[in-house]
Amino acid sequence: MTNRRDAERRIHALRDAINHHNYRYYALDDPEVPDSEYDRLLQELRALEREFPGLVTPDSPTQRVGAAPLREFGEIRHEVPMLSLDNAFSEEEVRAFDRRVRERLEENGEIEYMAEPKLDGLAISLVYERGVFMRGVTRGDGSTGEDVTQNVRTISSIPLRLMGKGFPMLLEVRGEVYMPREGFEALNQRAAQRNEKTFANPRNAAAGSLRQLDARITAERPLEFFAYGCGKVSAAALPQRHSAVLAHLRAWGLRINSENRAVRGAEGCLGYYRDMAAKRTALPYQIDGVVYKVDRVDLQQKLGFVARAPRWAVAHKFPAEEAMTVLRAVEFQVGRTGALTPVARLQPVFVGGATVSNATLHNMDEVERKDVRVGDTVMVRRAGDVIPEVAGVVLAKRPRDAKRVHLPHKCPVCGSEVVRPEGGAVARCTGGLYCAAQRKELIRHFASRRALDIEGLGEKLVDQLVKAGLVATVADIFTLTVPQLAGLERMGEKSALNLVAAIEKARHTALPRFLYALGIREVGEATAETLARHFGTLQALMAADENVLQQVPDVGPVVAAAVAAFFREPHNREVISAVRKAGVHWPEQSGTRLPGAGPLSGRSFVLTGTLSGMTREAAGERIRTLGGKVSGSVSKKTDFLVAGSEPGSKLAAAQKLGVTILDERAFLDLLQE
Ligand code: 9MJ
Repeated sequence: MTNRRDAERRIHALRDAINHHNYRYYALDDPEVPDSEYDRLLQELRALEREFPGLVTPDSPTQRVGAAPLREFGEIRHEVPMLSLDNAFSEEEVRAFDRRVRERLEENGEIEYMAEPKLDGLAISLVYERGVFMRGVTRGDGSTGEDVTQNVRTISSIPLRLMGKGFPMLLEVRGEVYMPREGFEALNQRAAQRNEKTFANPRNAAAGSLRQLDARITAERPLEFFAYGCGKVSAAALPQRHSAVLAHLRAWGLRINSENRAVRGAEGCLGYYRDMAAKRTALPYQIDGVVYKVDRVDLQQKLGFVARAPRWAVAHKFPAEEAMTVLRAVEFQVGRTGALTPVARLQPVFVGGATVSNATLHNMDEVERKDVRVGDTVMVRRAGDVIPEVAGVVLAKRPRDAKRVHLPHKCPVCGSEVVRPEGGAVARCTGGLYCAAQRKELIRHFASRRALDIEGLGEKLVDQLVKAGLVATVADIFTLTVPQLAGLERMGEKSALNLVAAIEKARHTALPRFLYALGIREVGEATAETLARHFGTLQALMAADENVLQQVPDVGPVVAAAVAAFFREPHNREVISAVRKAGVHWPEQSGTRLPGAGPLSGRSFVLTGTLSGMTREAAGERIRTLGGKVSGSVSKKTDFLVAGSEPGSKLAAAQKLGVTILDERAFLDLLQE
């Protein structure tokens, strides 16, 4: 398109379409077209504006991308001061507020209020002249704020041009810029991955993002906006109800919270508060309370202001979700999978409606990233029913003698070695078979169908057995007697007999099953099968170090480390020895591999003479482990004769039949292969 007039027409059409889709998407949450169509319109507009730079206007939707960095923000005085709200922290205080309103107005009936969620972001003033966005200013101290116009332009839910008709020549819209929870979490996750500072909460993240001197950074932050009122407005009168003003703002393209409700009297307000409190965690944004506003504007004017707050509104706050307190100690809890969780022992503090003296620190990565030290003053967060957590450290209050937190070398529950894989966040106890913290989970797994398959030994019974002190390790399962079991609650003689029979049956098992049953980290059924086939015996596997383990096909450094750490732990070895003493056994070779599996499968071997490096038995074992067969005499079916020194008559027989003859060196090479 080269004709300037055509271009101008098309540019206007595109801007209208894009503004319309913006409104559908951001204000109504009800888009009409897929994102791709929206992107296409924007691209076309960008191309045209590149071709005709003279047609670019400040309200064009292309102007949201963010301007070059500022050295500092300019200050702007609010023509109408931006007031804050009085707070109410209890139902009583809300009733008192309503009473004061009625007394001042000499009103006996119920007052009509608009009830709104109170977003936890930052208040902002948006000035529109003839419907065009001119200026965005933070609340600042209420009289003067910072000029964040360039940054505000990057927020998609703020229209750069008002829609429809009838808006005043000058319209100052007020509302809250905030960061939705999801965007906040994604932002923090990215920051953590890059080892950058994370934001303590969505409010800080929103404020930090809006007050960026480089608007290009703001443009990348997921900020949104809800309008909740007006400031300075030119002559043309707005409606006489707050609810109607909001409806107008919505029609002009501003985003209004759909949770806003008209309610009556103090009881209506309190009902709304309870509804929102219940809904709070399900909302996609953080709120710190609700706001009640007298709906009739004439009544608002009659009520007027005190100091910095209107008499016609009040913020009913939820109990604070964050509080400051002192970290007295860090202890480590061991979970049922052996994971060590650092737990903060705190000076008790009232937060989120309860007294908190313990909070999670998640894992050592978090402790290190947040640089939490004992003696520090920390921010504790308790949101809804979520476990309280240490959200961050108040570095300014760090005492000289604050102590770093160290991961213990030994499990605090069982004393086994603790390992933390390189680069891993989670440290674990390696005493899986022995550790009381992991006991129930392990016993349940040990008895499960694909492990030792002890029918009837499920989660509930495991709980009972552990609680009664009858079973501490899996070895104890094999000492259980009918009278002991029959004595348990909900366990009859018959069930006890059945269970003892099932345990008896489980004594005879297979090596892969047994390995899987041990619950070694990283060792599932397939890996158990591979290890059993490769090593043939439990003894051989237990003797293998990490290097040897890594030679096994499909075993990488992570599995090798987990297996080695498990068998290195003397506690585990003791339990395994006790299990075997209790009569658990398996055929060392047969039954440990699938028929036909292994690199030597289908090959028949005969051994003769003396091998220097191993006994004939051991050699046979190696062959069988790899899937081959060993027979006592040479026949046409024999594939290889392994001949040591001083071979017997088998050598001649093999030569006669044309059987391949391997000396010890060649045999070892074959095994290596
Ligand atoms: C927030 N923060 O969501 C007001 N607010 O009204 C709502 N704040 C407010 N209203 C007058 N919904 C001053 C502040």
